[in-house]
Amino acid sequence: MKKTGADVFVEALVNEGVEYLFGIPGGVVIPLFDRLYDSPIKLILTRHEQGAGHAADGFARASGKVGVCLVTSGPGATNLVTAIATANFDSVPMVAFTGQVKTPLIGNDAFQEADITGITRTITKHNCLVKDVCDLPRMIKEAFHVARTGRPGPVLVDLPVDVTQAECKQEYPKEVRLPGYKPNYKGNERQIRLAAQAINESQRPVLYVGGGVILSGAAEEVFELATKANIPVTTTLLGLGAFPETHPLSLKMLGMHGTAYANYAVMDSDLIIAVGARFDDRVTGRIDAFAPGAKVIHVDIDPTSISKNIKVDIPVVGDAKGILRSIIALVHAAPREAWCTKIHDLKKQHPLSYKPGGLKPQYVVEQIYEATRGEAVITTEVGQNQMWAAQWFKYTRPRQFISSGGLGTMGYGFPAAIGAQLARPDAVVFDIAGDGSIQMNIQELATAVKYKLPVNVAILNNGYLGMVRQWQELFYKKRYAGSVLADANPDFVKVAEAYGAEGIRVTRAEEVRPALEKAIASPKPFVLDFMVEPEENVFPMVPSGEAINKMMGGMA
Ligand SMILES: Cc1ncc(C[n+]2csc(CCOP(=O)(O)OP(=O)(O)O)c2C)c(N)n1
Ligand SMILES: [Mg+2]
Repeated sequence: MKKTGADVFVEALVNEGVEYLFGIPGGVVIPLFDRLYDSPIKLILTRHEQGAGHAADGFARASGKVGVCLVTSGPGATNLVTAIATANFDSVPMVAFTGQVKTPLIGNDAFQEADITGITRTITKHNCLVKDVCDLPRMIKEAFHVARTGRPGPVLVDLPVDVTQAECKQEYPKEVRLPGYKPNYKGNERQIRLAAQAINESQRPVLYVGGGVILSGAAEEVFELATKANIPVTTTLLGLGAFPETHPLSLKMLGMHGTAYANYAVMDSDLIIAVGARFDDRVTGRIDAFAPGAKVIHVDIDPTSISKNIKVDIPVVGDAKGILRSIIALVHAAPREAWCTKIHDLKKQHPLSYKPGGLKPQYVVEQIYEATRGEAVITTEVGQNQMWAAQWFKYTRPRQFISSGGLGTMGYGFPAAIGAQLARPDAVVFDIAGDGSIQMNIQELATAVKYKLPVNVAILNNGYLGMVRQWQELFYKKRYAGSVLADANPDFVKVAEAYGAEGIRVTRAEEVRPALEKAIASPKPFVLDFMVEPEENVFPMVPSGEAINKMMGGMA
């Protein structure tokens, strides 16, 4: 039976189990939207393509499924670029469909033409332009396969309008055949033995866990290894939730704004067991001073991340879950009493802290933890709000903390919260936001209202691009160039109300908890405008380029 490219598109989404499609229409994708009109796919119409991309990303991170979006050619496609780059940096499985001008016009500067495969070449895991409708079923099948396997990432499929209108007979394939793409899942046995032996011989091991553990579904294995061999665990920003922060072996986050005890433990360790983490500069600080006495084991699915930043002694390439299973079987149970006592003392001597007084942003985050009994799904924007969200909530489950780590995209958290709420309709979702970042995708309030999503936005409103102001205070003699927002911030409560959402302003610490309770109970999207201490800083802080035990501030 003959079908159009648009039929193939919808058939593919159904076959891939896609429930939500995020996007905005335009000239060249009207045939696709028309075909979606009476399909089982639920279309989420956002107000900006960047919002569609981040919502698909938030859905993917919260659910573990592939996030999918569809936008038009030219400006629709270029508006999606930041969202694609965000997903790529953080290894988020996503398939982005862009409309394209008809094939005979490609390269002719046609109306709304952009070379989006060229533009996104370095920020996608894979991308392609479909030139013949007969290739469409296979290319969509491959796109989903590549996005979700190996080290996941975004795949872009560019769809010229004549291709989606042309007819073909091809069935949607059941399998992919990509001889040049075979991710390696199974770790090398000899390397696994060497890793286990190094752990057994180590006096002061530290597990350094990244987002790869969550992607691999290996949190259980991390827990088993840590508790069997008494190995303290620190995580990256994207690894938050991979190990329960309520556990005595948890060191919470390490790096630039990590806990002092995590950074000291890493520097003093004789063995770093890195799992699904990539030794980002925000984690290592000064590279040549990072954990000088430690051997390094690195478990990662991506061979190109091995020894990229740090020299690795024992690489194990493959899927973290299976590799950790094998390592656990070879690792001896060990009390490691001296090391555990040392860790306990470090935690006692250098707890995270802040000076109470006024309405503190850290207090707001603590109260979100308390009011949701630690069960909320948290998304963040970027800046101080993101670091306080990382430090002051205790994450206990994978996929509970959703944040733009690698690219550090302001404007990510709110659309991501919309995606997360669709993925987890039962969950209380909070976007912990800054007054700057929220204005980068605030129009998505319309999306949240339209689809009746009870997402909560907690703006830590300091009247500044706070993280920039913090650097200017500490390193640029308080010359606040381009970082002041207070003089022109909108009334966020009124903005919320104008969209049909609810809002409340909070100026005093006593009002925090009742306001949170109100927001949680409300079935509507809810904006909480917390007027926090404007010049509060995020501490501890490792100045850029310093060793990670050279921290400023915040240490008791
Ligand atoms: C799209 C984008 N532009 C610029 C930056 C640089 N930047 C990082 S943090 C920050 C300040 C964010 O301000 P706000 O959202 O108010 O958060 P705060 O630090 O005050 O909590 C800026 C401008 C960025 N990360 N992303
Ligand atoms: Mg701010």
